[in-house]
Amino acid sequence: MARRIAHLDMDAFYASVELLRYPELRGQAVVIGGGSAHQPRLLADGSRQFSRLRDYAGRGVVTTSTYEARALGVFSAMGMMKAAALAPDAVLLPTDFDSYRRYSRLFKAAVAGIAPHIEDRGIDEIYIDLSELPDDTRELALRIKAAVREHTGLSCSIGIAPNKLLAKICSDLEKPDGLTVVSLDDVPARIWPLAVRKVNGIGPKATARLAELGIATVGQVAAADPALLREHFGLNYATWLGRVSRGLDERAVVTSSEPKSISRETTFERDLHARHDREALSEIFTRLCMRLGEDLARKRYVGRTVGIKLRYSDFRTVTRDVTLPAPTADGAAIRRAAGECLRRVPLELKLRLLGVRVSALSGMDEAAPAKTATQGDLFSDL
Ligand code: TTP
Ligand code: MG
Ligand code: MG
Repeated sequence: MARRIAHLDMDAFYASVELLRYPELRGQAVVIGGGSAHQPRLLADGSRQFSRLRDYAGRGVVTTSTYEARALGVFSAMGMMKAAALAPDAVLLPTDFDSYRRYSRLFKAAVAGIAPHIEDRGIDEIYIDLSELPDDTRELALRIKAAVREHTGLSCSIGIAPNKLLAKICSDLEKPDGLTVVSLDDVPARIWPLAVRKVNGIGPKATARLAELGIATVGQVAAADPALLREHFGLNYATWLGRVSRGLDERAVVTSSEPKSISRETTFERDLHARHDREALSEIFTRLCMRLGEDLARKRYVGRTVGIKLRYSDFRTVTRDVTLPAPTADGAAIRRAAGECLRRVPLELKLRLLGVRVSALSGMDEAAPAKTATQGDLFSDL
């Protein structure tokens, strides 16, 4: 079953929060990033006097800017003096992180009221797993956008796709106030024309190296000879490039309230004896492990530690666990490990309950290979 993953990113976030406070600046080029010296001054007639970018002197950089300022060429991370040359009349405001953090909490709470399966990706963006919700995709996205606006007065852009990679790319395609839904079938038409740097995980270094190979777009990555990519980027990153250029990504949406373990247990209708009820017990045990494997796969976890819990007819409970060389979500592997545990407990008394638990969890296909240690320093900023 295809997943439905949304990526939500607030529009011109810090700047938009400032405009809530200074609505008279709406529609103007506004740049955030000055120090407290650039705090607006309240005049005797009740109006405010704002600093202009041309008044700025120093070595600061632009934190963010309104879309009107972006139209003049002023973007995040640009030196303020350079920005002043492009947009001398733009209003300059100091940053106020307390406010941004407050609005960050507000928009996340608004989304959680509709779709609670959220991965926090920083101050102004989140992933949301919509797969388990019954609603129509666009309707759901519009409700989320309306809730964010109602609770914060701010607009956001949402991308919805079968995975995080595509959702993140899509939330940026129709900014501001965007809503973009793509399926894997749309990848050639919507994703392949994009510049490679639009892919989260292809950084400046990889972009430059790809350019040397004559590769500028995602489609050109998809069409490139895999051997050529391997030669220039190594097996890990080349394999990852091949997959993402086709829009493939299996990473789970990881909520902050991560489960420590996932388990299943069953209380028997009548107490069972390990030897006399061997067959019945073995069947129940195997079914528990297979179901647990399915649970893990559905929630997209793998675990390294497999444990069992037994409750005897006298209500005493014992547990045993074993740690595997590699994490698994495979029912048969869980069954083998749990069987090992079972051999280490006394089985004279009858049993009333049997449970199996997998812990030391990690997400299936955790992160892009660029983030793993094997990639080395060469691609540290990829
Ligand atoms: P972004 O989401 O990258 O940018 P944005 O919200 O300002 O604009 P967009 O509509 O394109 O999403 O970043 C969120 C906030 O993080 C941004 O408002 C300010 C801050 N930020 C920095 O401090 N430095 C940076 O280089 C960037 C890119 C953002
Ligand atoms: Mg943003
Ligand atoms: Mg952002």
